[in-house]
Amino acid sequence: MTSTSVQAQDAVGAPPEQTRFKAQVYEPVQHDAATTQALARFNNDRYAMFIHWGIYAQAGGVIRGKRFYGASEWLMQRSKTPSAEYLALAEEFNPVDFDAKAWIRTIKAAGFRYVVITAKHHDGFAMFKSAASKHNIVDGTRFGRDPLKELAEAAKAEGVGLGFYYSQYQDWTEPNGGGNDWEFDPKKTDFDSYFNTKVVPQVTELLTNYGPLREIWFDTPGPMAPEYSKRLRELVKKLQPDCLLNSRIGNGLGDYSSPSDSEVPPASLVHGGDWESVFTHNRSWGYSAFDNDFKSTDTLIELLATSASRGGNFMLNMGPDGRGRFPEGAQSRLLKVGDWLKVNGESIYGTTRSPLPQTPWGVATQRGKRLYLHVLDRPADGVIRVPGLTEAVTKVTLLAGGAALPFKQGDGLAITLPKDATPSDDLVIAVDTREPVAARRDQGAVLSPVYGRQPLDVADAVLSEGVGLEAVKTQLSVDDTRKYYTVVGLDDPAKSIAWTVQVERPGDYHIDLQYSATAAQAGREGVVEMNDQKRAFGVVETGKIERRKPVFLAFQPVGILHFDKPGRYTVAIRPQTAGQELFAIRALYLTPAN
Ligand code: H79
Repeated sequence: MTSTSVQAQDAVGAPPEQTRFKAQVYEPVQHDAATTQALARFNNDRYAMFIHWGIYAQAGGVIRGKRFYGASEWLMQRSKTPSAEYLALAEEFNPVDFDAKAWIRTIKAAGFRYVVITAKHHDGFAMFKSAASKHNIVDGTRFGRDPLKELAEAAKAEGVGLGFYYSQYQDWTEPNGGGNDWEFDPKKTDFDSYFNTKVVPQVTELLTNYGPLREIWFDTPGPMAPEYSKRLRELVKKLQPDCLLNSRIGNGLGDYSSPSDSEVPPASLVHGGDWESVFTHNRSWGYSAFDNDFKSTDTLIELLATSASRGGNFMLNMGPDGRGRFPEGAQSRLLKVGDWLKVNGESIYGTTRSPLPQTPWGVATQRGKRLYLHVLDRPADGVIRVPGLTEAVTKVTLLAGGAALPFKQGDGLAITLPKDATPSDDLVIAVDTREPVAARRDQGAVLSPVYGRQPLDVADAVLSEGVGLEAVKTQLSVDDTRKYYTVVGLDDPAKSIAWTVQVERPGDYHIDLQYSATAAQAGREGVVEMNDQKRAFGVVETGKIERRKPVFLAFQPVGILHFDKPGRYTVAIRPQTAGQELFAIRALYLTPAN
């Protein structure tokens, strides 16, 4: 077998106190023939549905009358409920409204190309018939049916791909499984026995009884030794050579990368490779009875288009309730994304990543000699600019309806938007060129006063010698761990972080810095520089970054930079004196200040 390693993996399962990690770079990897072919289809699909469904759906985030906000599938762990009490949920669980055909109809109408459903989450309860554990939906509930079987048949009939999520390390209702330290003594658990008597037989069942699978989505390998990841990999590939494995199989043995939960990797870290971002529609993966915070249709389209523009898949999760129904707040929005895809799907499915640098109006995808511009943010003057686009443009059309749009090509491309387009659409413009538009991603972010605040993320910065990029995991969202990026080593005036910006029109821009800083960093002084303009600032304390606490990020105004003519500029930050690291910066923002 050729090398299958996917780089340094995600922190899920790492010690809970760990907050900082080496930033992962996404790079192409060599695979065997079956995997290569499966990945080609994977990359063509781009949009997938993720479903978290288990007996936790019956509880909906509430146990013993207490609500748990955020991830409802973690209810047992968060409430430290003993196995026997938790498993009583199975006695109530009777999803009589479950209708596999209706699910697949919705999935198809919403534009998803494949669906991945939890076969077994961390609670250990299997949502399929299993001879390896009585804690399964067929033998352990009065429902008595195998929903995965019904779903596999319905998916096959409609040509929708199928994959299973399987928690291979955490299993809270098994004394030898990982993760339950409130009931079992971790020193006495025999993981080898758990692995051999439950994981191996259940994964075998999943790969044998449900037809061809697109992927097995493993999660939280934790401290699992390499031999187990290796055995799992060999088992899956022996049974189905073209079933893909995500990187959370552990120990670098996946076929493709799973970024952190709720993360689309920064464009600058993607140098190719295969990956699939996962987000949940509201704030929980499993059904929550009191969470109706569903992302808007526009936000979902933006996440999908952004993932595609960086060459990856977007897998959106939703948690059906205890009766087997998709929450209405999710379903209606998903179907609207489906309507958008019916018209604009050409700009998503089968496309490759954007050749363009960061542009203020949105993102791009590409298919040979056609470039798709996803206009997520309308310019005030109605003109979409693509600086530096030198390939000869033959035609510019609105993907919806095909109307030709007026354009000018000189120092870049300028397209005039129709005045009557509805402001809330992700408008897609198709740009046809004589030659494929070549990659020019390093040209720097585009700044123009016709847009509002523009972020310059540290992940996209040029770091001087001695400064490194780090990923931070913290409760960026109050009830969920999220990842963002910051730098380390910015502790001396000789060191800096810098961004290249392409200024479209001269003007003034306000600078704001977004960062966190500890008490020891308070009072440190830095400077934002652009040519001979220097804007000094002092650092304020916001607190420590902790994995299990919300992080407070200051948003600090620094001053104004004046750009006197169009062109490329470098904006840099450096400390004024040697000493402590300046701060944990996340981004610099530039906002038109005229
Ligand atoms: O299956 C979904 C999550 O349950 C799973 N991955 C996605 C796809 C996942 N496993 N571990 N984690 C996510 C990270 C765990 C975060 C936690 Fe918490 C912080 C567990 C307890 C504190 C977030 C907040 C979840 C419960 C409370």
